[in-house]
Amino acid sequence: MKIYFCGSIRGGRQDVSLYQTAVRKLQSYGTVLTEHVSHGELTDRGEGAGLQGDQDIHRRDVDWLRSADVIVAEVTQPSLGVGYELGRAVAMKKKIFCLFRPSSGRTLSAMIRGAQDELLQVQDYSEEDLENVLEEYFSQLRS
Ligand code: 6K6
Repeated sequence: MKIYFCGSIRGGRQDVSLYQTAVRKLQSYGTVLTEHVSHGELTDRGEGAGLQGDQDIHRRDVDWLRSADVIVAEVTQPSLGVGYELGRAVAMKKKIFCLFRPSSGRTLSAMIRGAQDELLQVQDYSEEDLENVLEEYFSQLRS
């Protein structure tokens, strides 16, 4: 199974340790195409991202989105890129699982929470439940 994980980069790297936990768990279900999103050395300015230009990043990420079986997005830290990826993934009729932490004090965009349907699911969770909510989603996906 090919999994596309979305998490904030230029939107802010505050949740990178959670992205690491998510990616590690997701790797037990298949290939995570976007493992780099969880890399601690990747800053919100692109340090650690290598020399790739924005056009190349966009082209490669949209190709990966197209090839993905499922999209998992941590949406607590607002990110234009993640919102864009989700919009493209909805248009591609992909299965999408969005993870949001209410304990952040934020309110999730209506354009994400309101997009829920049979393909897009939004899961409110707390940090210690991250692996369990992924386990539940993927076991239901496989059944
Ligand atoms: C430049 C500056 C910071 O990072 C870079 C280069 N890196 C990127 N490499 C791969 N994917 C990226 C990069 N920047 C954004 N993305 C994609 O958009 C990822 O798949 C993330 O899910 C999402 C993050 O968007 P922003 O708007 O928070 O950066």
